[in-house]
Amino acid sequence: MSSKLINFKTLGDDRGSLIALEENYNTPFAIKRVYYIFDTKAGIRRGYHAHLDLKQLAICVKGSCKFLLDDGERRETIELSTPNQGLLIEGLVWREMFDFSEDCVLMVLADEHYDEDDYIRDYKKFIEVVKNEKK
Ligand code: T46
Repeated sequence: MSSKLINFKTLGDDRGSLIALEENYNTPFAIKRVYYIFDTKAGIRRGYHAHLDLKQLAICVKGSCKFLLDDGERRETIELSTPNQGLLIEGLVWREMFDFSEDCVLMVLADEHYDEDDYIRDYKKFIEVVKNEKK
């Protein structure tokens, strides 16, 4: 599975905490885009897609949520619940995000601009693409 958790160093003092994300230093790619998901309604599940060629680093800067990751052979669920941890997702991975806490702010760094053509939003097509990759 092409995903892994990255721990960020928490800086700070008696005023509070601070985390710095620096391109190609503690983020493993050059950042072209940042987006964040918030105010997610109770019980909502998002995602339901894979990307053809995109690296992303997802960080719950507030609250918590879970990711279901599926590489076509194995599935795993990862909970993000601290701002000092990022989930790197790259390669052909189907993802679904769920169990968002009411206060959740999920920030995602990406190595490419938004491109709808990079999305595989159909699970059957995703499995076909995975199989073709392995031929
Ligand atoms: C991903 C997971 C973790 C844009 O116009 N620009 C953007 O950069 C993004 C990310 C989305 N959009 C538009 C496309 C849709 O009309 O915003 C709308 C919601 O996007 P989507 O339904 O794809 O959102 P999620 O939460 O299902 O998925 C998002 C990312 O799209 C995706 O790349 O890996 O978060």
